[in-house]
Amino acid sequence: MTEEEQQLAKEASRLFSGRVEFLLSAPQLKFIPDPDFPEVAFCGRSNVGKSSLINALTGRKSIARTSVTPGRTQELNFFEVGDPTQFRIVDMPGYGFAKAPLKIVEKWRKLVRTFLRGRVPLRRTMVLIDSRHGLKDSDREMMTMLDEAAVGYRLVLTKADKIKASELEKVAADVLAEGRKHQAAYPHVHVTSAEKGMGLEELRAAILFDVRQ
Ligand SMILES: Nc1nc2c(ncn2[C@@H]2O[C@H](COP(=O)(O)OP(=O)(O)OP(=O)(O)O)[C@@H](O)[C@H]2O)c(=O)[nH]1
Ligand SMILES: [Mg+2]
Repeated sequence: MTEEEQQLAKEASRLFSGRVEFLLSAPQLKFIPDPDFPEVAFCGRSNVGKSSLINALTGRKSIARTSVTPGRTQELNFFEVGDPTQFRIVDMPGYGFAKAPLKIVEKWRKLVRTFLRGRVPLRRTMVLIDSRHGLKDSDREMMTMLDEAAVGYRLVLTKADKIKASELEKVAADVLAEGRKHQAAYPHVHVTSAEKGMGLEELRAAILFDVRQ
């Protein structure tokens, strides 16, 4: 790490362990907050670990609601970080497989896509991918949508504690290779485990870097 990167990592760890507050939960776009601060959004298939990763990054056990039942997060949930507020984190409903009626899944899908496409203060989207499964067609569809909308995103592997190191290396390489073909994807893969704390320090620094862009 360069001295600048070390400084950023230090600041990020201080910010994420400081004030983090739930702001509001928006079931429809008309309820989202005014675009007052830079934002980073977390998206990914149902059950990939979006809410768990937000909890782990902020060191809170349950600031974002998690569940063993896929389809738990049903709204856009906004969290504020910093005192005074520096940026917001948005936890989103999952796409792809969800144990919810098709009509409701379609409603979330529309909510997520419309938000990501049109949100002015959005600095970066984190596209979460389950280490055990790698990229699925629903991820590819999301990535293509983000490419078309010119919304920059980072590829983040989750649940890295669930597979062997050799398999992890392979899935990370595959995701990186495919990510390189997407113009709005940052050419790097973050490997994380909310459970074991893996990759969190690096991701916190990356997020702080993004919101300062
Ligand atoms: N082993 C392990 N399990 C994890 C990790 N992250 C999440 N999980 C588990 O995966 C399940 C889903 O996690 P959530 O954080 O609720 O997933 P989500 O993406 O927010 O799900 P939706 O809101 O339903 O789209 C929970 O049972 C978590 O405990 C991880 O890093 N390691
Ligand atoms: Mg969730």
